[in-house]
Amino acid sequence: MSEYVNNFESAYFTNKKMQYTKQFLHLGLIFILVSCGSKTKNSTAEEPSVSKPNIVVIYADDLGYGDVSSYGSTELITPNIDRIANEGMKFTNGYATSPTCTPSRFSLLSGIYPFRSQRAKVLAGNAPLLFEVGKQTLPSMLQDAGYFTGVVGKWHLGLGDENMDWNKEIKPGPLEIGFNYSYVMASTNDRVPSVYVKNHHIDGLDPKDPIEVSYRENFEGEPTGKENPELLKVHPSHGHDQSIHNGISRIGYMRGGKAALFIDEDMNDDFLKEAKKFINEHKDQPFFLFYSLHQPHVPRIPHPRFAGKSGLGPRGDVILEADWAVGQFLDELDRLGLAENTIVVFSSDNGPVLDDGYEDEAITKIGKHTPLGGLRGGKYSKFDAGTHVPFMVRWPAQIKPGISDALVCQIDFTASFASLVGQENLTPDSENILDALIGKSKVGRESLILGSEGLTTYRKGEYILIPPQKGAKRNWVDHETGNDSIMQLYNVKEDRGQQFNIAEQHPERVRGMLDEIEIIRNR
Ligand SMILES: [Ca+2]
Repeated sequence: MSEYVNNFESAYFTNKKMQYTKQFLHLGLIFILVSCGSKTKNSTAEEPSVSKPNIVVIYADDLGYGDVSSYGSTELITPNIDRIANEGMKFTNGYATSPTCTPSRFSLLSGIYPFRSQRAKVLAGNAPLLFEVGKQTLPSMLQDAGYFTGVVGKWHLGLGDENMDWNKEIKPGPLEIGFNYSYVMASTNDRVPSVYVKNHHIDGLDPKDPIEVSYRENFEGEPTGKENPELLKVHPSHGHDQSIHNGISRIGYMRGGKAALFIDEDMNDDFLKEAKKFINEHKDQPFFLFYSLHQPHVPRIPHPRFAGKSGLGPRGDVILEADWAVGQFLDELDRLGLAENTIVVFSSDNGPVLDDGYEDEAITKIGKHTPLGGLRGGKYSKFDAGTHVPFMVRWPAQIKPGISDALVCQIDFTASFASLVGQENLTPDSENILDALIGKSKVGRESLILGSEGLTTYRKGEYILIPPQKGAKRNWVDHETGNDSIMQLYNVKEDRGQQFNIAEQHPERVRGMLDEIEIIRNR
């Protein structure tokens, strides 16, 4: 290196422009050759190899099995998400672990079933970080393998400690569990604070206008959706009637921090810009990006260029907006020459819901669109539509396009990718199903526990068992909860819509499955 610098300086000071240029190019070539030659096996790969492809997980929020045209939607066409399915493996039995955001995200990143954590349930906007710092996670495992790791978009896994001051350093957070870079929504788009957090600080916060956040009481003089509906451009249908920002009332109270507040209409562009920036800045080393979309979660506020485009109201519009962003992101991988050796996973954190707290025409404009895709239930439900989601994996260098019925789950990314990059999986519930994920095997998991918050179902092969559970049969979003006083068993291969409870005909199978749940829970 020093020789290169000396020669460079001598060339610069003594030669004419042409000579300098030639010598510079020549020395530059030598420099490149020397630096490549000096790379050891353990220097991990500044150049991605087939054993260390880039990995991107694009994660939609509340997108249903039937919301994607490659999964059967005819009313809503998603050509860009379809590209991933058509150019890779499309899974027909792909699962999130839970029918709600936080626990599914927790499992994806931690390799831990949500029922093992008391706190793995839908978190308040000011909840502390959900993860135990120091334990292996998907990003920390990849970091150990030499990857540069980043998260962009929705987080909803808690940040900081109890009673954190949002104006100061926000930690622990993504950077403490294995991400090198983080640009995330502080909570959810329907919960305060309505800001982005970049690494350890709120992005764009003016110290002269500090932000205050409370989930207990309003700040004096601040309007709310409940008391000031005249200030709203979208009205709440249940909950979501507290602090108002950008004409939308949310869950929780906040005051100040005006310069840092996000604009819902721009959120898709903000996250896309960050995701593209991330892959541009780290294209020369293996990277992992968790690109976590906020659509079609409420409030559904598309950019004006997508408003009205679907004919299905804002829910359809924001799905088209998300699909566009996916296309822009894939195009950027192409432009950078990265597509061939980048694994792109696309999935959703739970199933669909129409009215999830705002009067946004999701029900009135649904028309013939069927977000459930023939499955039963929906978001928050024990029935299959709660967790059975679009799930696709593209890796042009290794995956031959196809369709797989293998049982696969997002919780398995840690063990599967660990096996790919030569790391040991240290998480308790993640299974190595790499061969299924890349289409080399038609066999995935044998079984899977689904649910959280005391809500448990068990899928084994083609059967789903829903043990008896107290509680209402329908919930506040008018979905079937799956609660029943009797045992439910369905063969979802023959009965996708879970219409025929066959528990009574299969007592031994039921007993065996109940025993297995206990074994897994006590493992
Ligand atoms: Ca969700």
